[in-house]
This record gives sequence, structure tokens and C-alpha cells, in this order.
Amino acid sequence: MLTLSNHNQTPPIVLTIAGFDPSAGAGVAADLKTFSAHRCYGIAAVTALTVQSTQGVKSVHDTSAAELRAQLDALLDDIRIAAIKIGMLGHRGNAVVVAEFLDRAGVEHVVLDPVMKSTSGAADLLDPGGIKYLGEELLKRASVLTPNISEAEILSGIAIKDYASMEAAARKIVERGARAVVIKGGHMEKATDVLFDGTEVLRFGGEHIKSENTHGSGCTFASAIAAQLASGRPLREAVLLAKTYVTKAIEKGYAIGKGPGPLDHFYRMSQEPPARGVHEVPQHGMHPASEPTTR
Ligand code: PXL
Repeated sequence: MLTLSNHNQTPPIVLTIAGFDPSAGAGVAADLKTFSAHRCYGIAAVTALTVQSTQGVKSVHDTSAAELRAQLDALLDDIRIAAIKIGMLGHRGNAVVVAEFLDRAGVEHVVLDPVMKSTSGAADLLDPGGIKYLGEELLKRASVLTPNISEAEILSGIAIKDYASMEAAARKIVERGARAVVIKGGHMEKATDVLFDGTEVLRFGGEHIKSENTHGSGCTFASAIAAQLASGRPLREAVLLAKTYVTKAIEKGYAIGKGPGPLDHFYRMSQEPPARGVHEVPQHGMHPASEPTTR
């Protein structure tokens, strides 16, 4: 008989508050895969159902503020959350619910990815009232914000053309109340990210990878930072490790449909060959579930 142990260690639990992408490249699905890849347990509250394939977002159906609040409260009542990642919110009502939730939850690590539009630019993933609220209220409740260039321009009011203006925008976003910000330079020439933690500006250089399969890179980066913070790493180290992870996952991304494919969130699993015997025919004495079924 198999005896289950109640003494298995629970990993850090990370909550994503984001939209659902049925093609599983971005949003909640990317976040949960990222948490798993970092040996964290992921839970999710869904802010919107998007209808999309690899070919783009076709429509967006926001969760109501009351339904989002109910999801969050049910989780908070039950589970100890080590870190929170916030992505697509959809509308102002959801942004307000999340701010109130953060005040109640008292979770130390909060990564806010201020998602506004889909990368193709075709779909609005946050309404104008939500953008205003995020910039005035929600950002004050986050440990770190992870805007891309155009989101950083909107949040700072500064046009970004080079590293000097990127740094100025980072400083402005902290001045507006964020504790820290990392502006993603993925669309700049050298893919350099700029981190300002209120004390020091740090640049994280990167290789610009020529890849079609980049859908969900932003979600993955923010989620990797959340997982690293949940695992006890300080912010600078968490950002550096997340950048390394997302770069490699992009490099290993693959096509699944007609449009841009997802990242390989589990590239680390294929780095080492499986132990001998793992994939062989079950032998006597193995767990009954691994016995072949005969039909
Ligand atoms: O990458 C931004 C993003 C976030 N969340 C969801 C999305 C997208 C882009 O398509 O669909 C659910």
C-alpha cells in the first residue's frame, strides 16, 4: 500500500492576477508555467477571458469587479501567498479591486506588469480609467513595476529615445510613487533593461534574440521576478535571474500555430538527459500507477 506523507515541504505560493489566453502563450497560463519552472506553486485569479490564437487577440471579455473580488477573497482566506504578479486588468473596476485586495492581503512582494495593449497593438487590455488609476494608485502598492517602453512613456510622460530618457522615465515613475521599476528595453537595439530601485540605476544588458516565438515574454519576465522574490532573492538578483531565464526561454521558443509561438518555459528540463531507466518499461516493484495498462 502506498502511504502518503504529510511532511512534504510546500513550495512558495505565487498568485497571478491576469487575463486568460486560450493559446496559453501569455497571461495566466504563461505565469503558471513560469512559477512551476521556478519550483513555486502557482494560483490564479482571472481578470478577463481573451479570445485569441497565435494570430492575435480577437475579442476581450472582462471579468466583473465583483467576480474578481470573490476569486481573490476565496484564495486569501485559504492560502498563504508569498508573492503576487499582476498583469492584464481589463478595466478600472478590476484595478480598484486589486488595490483594495493588496491593502488587505499585506503580501510583501508584488510585481506589477502594467499591461495596456497586446503586443500587436490591436487590443486594449486596460481601459483609460484603469490606466489613470494604475498610474496614480496601484503603482504605489507594488514592490516593482515592469513596463515596456511605451507603457513607461505613458506612466512617466517622458518620450523614450535612448538610455538617458529611459533612465529619466524610470526616475519619474519612482517619483510618482513606485518603489522600484524595471523598464524593458526588449524593443531597443541592445535589449538592455533599466532598473531603478530608488537608490541606484542599474542596466541589464542582453542579447536581442531574433525569434518569432516571443508571445508572452512580458508576462514570463514579470512572473519570473515574482517567483524569485517569493524564493527569497533580493530584487536586483531576482531581475537578473529573470532576465536570464526569459532570454533562454525565448531562444528555445517554438511554433504551435500560424502566428508567433510561445516561449519554452521548461527549457531547463531538457538540459539534462533523463536518468537511465526512467522511460523504460516498468519493472517489478514499481509504483502501481506506472504499470502499463492492457486493453
Ligand atoms: O502580453 C500581454 C498580454 C497579457 N495578458 C494577456 C494577453 C496579452 C497579450 O496578448 O493576451 C491575457
